[in-house]
Amino acid sequence: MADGEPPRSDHSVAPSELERVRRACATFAIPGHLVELQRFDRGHIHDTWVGTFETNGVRTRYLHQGLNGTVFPDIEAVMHNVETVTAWIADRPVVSGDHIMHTLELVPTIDGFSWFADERGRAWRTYRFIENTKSCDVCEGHDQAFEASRVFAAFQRSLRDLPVDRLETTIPHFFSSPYRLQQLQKAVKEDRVGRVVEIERELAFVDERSDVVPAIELLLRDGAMSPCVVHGDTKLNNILFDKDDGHAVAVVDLDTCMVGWSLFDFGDLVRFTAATSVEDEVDLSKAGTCVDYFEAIAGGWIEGSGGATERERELMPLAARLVTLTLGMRFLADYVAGDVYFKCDPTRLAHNLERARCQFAMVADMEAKDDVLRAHCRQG
Ligand code: GN1
Ligand code: MG
Repeated sequence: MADGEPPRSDHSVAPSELERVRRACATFAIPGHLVELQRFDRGHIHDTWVGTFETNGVRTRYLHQGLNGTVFPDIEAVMHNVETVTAWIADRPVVSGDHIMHTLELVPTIDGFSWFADERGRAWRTYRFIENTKSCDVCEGHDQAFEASRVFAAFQRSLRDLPVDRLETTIPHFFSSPYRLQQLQKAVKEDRVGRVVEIERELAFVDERSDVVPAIELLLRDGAMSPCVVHGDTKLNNILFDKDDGHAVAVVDLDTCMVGWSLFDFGDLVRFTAATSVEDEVDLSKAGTCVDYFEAIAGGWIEGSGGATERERELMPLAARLVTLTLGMRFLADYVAGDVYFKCDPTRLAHNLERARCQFAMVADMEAKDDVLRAHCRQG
């Protein structure tokens, strides 16, 4: 569990970098002056900072993000999506139980834009900081798993009528497992950093599951499943919970909100929230899926989405397995390509490989528990 306070960073920050962030902060239309700036080590993609501004003795915090232009080459499109989704949600709030979720609020630049590129071409944006919240990297219990799932399902539900052509594709084929397999195969073929020799077992694991990989894509192709707008990154830590009573307060990280398939969000919820370990656990005997949390997530999903068809219930365990397998393939592909996509802990040379192994161990555990997982989806 991490509370909403910026965790102390292990990596020291060069004064020139700090100066650059300060200049970026000054570009946004924020009253008062910056009195504190702290790194906020969250996520594998962007660089995030928390700036405290003071005006007339009152302090207000903001979240400043230096965006990753390698992962998101079209920042214009990303910000178009974030603006579209936040505006849509502002009119159709996400409700879970007795609570209305807080919508992320972008702070414009002094010139009135939602982002700007600095002199080195790096894009920056600012959100208002949501106070008195915590985010969790490990699920605290059954109720929290249920709540997280109900919130993400309600979020997707609020976006149900948003015409899909209003959103840009910021990362092509982001939700496509066959495409992720191709990326892995390409990385293996190129073997740029000579790591393929180390991953024979992992490649065999993927190979043995090649029939599962296209399962959803085929349904989409045949019209048996409709594309829809999804959150796209339903990790538990993308929900902020109230620090005092633990209820969900906000859904954050809207960068991958784009057109995908509904149960992708369910699958990613299970992958992360029902995990019996952290995402990069090296002791694989700890990696797996907690059946109790799975049940909570299935129940929360069905309630938050306003019910599920028999077909959806049938596909839920497969979605969880496929999303987990696919993320494992992505981590593995990045390891083979030389760690060019996901941020890695500099002290862990095989960080992406460790992440991939942990995902595969979860897949194996879900396979072993398939009957039980299916039964929970039928009952929920
Ligand atoms: C990345 O940065 P973060 O943690 O929000 C990734 C997700 C992965 C996730 C795995 C744009 O998200 O797709 O599921 O890591 N985001 C992107 O932890 O690739
Ligand atoms: Mg994300």
